[in-house]
Amino acid sequence: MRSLIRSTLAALTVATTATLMTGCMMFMKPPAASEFGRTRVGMAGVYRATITPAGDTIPQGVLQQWTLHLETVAGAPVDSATVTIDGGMPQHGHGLPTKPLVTTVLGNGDHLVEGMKFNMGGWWVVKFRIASAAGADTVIFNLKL
Ligand SMILES: [Cu+2]
Repeated sequence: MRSLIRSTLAALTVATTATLMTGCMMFMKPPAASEFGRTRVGMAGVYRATITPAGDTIPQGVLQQWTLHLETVAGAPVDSATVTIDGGMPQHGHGLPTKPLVTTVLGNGDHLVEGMKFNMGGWWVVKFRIASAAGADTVIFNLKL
C-alpha cells in the first residue's frame, strides 16, 4: 500500500513537472504584436496604464526616463499609488539591469519613472505592480528593442 502511494506521488510529480515545463515553454514565445501596446489594462482589471518613453524608439544601453500614466479602468486618474517595477527578458532568463523607480508624482495620474535601461535587443517585459485604495494590480508591457 505504501509503495502504491509512493508511486502515485511520483507519477503526480512527473505529470506536474511536465505541465510546468510545457507552460514555461509556451511562455517563452513572444506574444502577438497586439500585446506590445503602450497602453495596457492590468491582469486584475483594476488599472489602465500608459507608458510614454522619452522618444519614439526605446534606446539600448541608455538610462532613460519614462512617464507612466495611471488610471482606473473607469478612467479616474490615480496619483496615490505605490508602484514597484521589475521585468526582464523571458527568453534569456534575466531581469532588468537596473532598478527603475517612480520618483515623482506629476499629477493627473502621471508619474515620472527614472532608471529605466535595456542592455540588449530583443523581447523585454516590464511589470508595474500597483497598489492604491482602488486595489492591487499588475500591468505588464511587452517591448521589442
Ligand atoms: Cu537578454
